[in-house]
Amino acid sequence: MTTIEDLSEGIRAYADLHPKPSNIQFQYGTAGFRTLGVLLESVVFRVGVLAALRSKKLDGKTIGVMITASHNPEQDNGVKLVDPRGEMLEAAWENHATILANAPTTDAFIEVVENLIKLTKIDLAKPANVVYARDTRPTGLTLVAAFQDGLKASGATGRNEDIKTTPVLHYLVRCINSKGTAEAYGEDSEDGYMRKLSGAFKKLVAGKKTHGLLIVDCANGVGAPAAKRLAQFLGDSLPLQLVNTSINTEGALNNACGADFVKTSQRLPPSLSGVLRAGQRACSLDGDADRLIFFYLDERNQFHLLDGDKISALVAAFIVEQVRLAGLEDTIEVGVVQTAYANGASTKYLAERLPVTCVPTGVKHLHHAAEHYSIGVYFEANGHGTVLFSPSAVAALEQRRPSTPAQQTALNHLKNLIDLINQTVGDALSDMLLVEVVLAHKSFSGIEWDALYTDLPNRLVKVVVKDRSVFKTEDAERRLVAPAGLQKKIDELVRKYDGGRAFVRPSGTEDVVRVYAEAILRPQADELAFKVAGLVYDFTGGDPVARPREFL
Ligand code: G16
Repeated sequence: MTTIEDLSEGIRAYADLHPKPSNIQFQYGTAGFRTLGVLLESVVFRVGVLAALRSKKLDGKTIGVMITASHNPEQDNGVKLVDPRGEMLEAAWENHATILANAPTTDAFIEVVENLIKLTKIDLAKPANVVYARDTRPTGLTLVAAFQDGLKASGATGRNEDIKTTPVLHYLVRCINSKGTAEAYGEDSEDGYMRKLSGAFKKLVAGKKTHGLLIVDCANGVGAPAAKRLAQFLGDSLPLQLVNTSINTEGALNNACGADFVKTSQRLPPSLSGVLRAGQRACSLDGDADRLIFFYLDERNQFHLLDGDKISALVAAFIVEQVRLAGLEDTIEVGVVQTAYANGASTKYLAERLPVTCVPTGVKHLHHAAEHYSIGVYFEANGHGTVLFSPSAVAALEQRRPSTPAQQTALNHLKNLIDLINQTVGDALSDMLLVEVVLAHKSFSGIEWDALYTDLPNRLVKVVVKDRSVFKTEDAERRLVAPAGLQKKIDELVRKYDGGRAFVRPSGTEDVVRVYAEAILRPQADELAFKVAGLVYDFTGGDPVARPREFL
């Protein structure tokens, strides 16, 4: 498609097959568009067109598109775009995506497409290349077909990666675009990804003892086939026992299993009871394998959560230690990025040792903040995260001439970590290997890891409200500016609780408002969360749907 007329004609030929539902407003939220899968056909079709335009705008670079709703229930689905270096879509284009998705008719859609082309000065003569994948959701295939129509309508070249994890798709985008350059990221295939991760892992644990069988809860999602393949590449270096691998069982995805269930309910997936032995480590992936939560049972069979904050503390301390051992502490600054959901005890622990930044929820915010450090460690409490090595850190590692064998060893470890850790996005499988490396080096079981600091008791609650868009936040989502007066009421309440902290924010992936609370004592954390949820309900005007429905 080299002219606007050609493109408009192409769109007209397909768009009416995927009309926009009239009563819905779509929003490119925390992680793209997300809602019931059956409502998303028009959105994914239009995302096909948008991805083609984004690619043309970037001189034909390959854009990624992932069809997934990650941690959401099985009936939901979603779609998000991935920019050429494997990072999240540029913020300005999220806005374009929302406008395109909401054009009410084919004519209106063509008009906004034409406006976008003019506004962003897209040269339609450029090629368009898109690589795409989906998770295991039942609506995935239909949505892929609608998305492919979007590519056809705009004359883009698509590469269908079928069922892949979100982090693998991000990895592929970066590999494809960096091929043949000095920054070549790796082989652009899933096996290439597996080889890269497992190869680095084996080097990092050579001569160390890993702690026996690791149980991996795959959330009955796309992580299951990926973990199975990874286990083959890892061989004896890390034995894995995969559970919750039923990707074809209706209703199983993320249901009473997976990272979101474990983190939110703070308990063992029922499917693991009788499977996980006291002292043994286990971890849960989410529905598209970009989140990871560890846990274990103590000798009294008490459940202990090792969430994204605990991963952050473990990993950041290890990297700081390696940087010091390599003699690079004056050159490389390691920093940590968290969100308001970070447990207060973790922030205290980390801030006493390292620079810590707090940003709003969403990988894109954490990723950008982490890029400001030479080595940026970012994890959300929900288990989303990775470690970014800046170009200056990579250069410092390359240039360093070690003067002792110990320095050489630390330097090798840091270089291998760059290969082990997915530099494009949070990646449950890569993070799982990273945690296992650190545990092996420190000779830690879950118990010693857990003992780094003690979590403040906390509670996360969802409240269904009539219109979550009336909730507006500031200060990295730690305070509400609307509805007017609600924050004052929350402050008054929080003051009554020893060590109390609470905040309210609208979810960007589910149609709910989230309430987080922590306090020194467990009953107080629970009570504070419930009371704040009650305030949220009151401020929505007493609509029956606003009554707090779900207190997990
Ligand atoms: C997505 C984002 C995460 C975010 C989570 C919850 O995760 O990638 O950064 O923490 O949603 O966001 P919210 O509280 O706005 O609903 P996932 O795993 O669902 O892709």
